[in-house]
Amino acid sequence: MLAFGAVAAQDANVVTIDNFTFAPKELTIAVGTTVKFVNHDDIPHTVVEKKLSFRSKPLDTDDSYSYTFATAGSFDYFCSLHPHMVGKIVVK
Ligand SMILES: [Cu+2]
Repeated sequence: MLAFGAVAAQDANVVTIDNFTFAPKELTIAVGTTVKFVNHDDIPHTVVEKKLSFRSKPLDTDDSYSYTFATAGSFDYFCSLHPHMVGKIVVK
């Protein structure tokens, strides 16, 4: 059984990649939260922050990439293979 304080650490913070779309497109989290990006498409995608504060390797089908946001701010990211794919993480 999880301690009360551990609930926030559960991996509800997942961004899925499906049909060339990040979902949710915008996610608000608290500082220190880890976000897991999971690719459900049949082709590779990447997760790259605009200012390169984080960037994944190409993710094959069902591969994932996790990043822990240690500072507050607004992080716009995209897929470097398909730059029209964009998303945003807001860290408070
Ligand atoms: Cu892509």
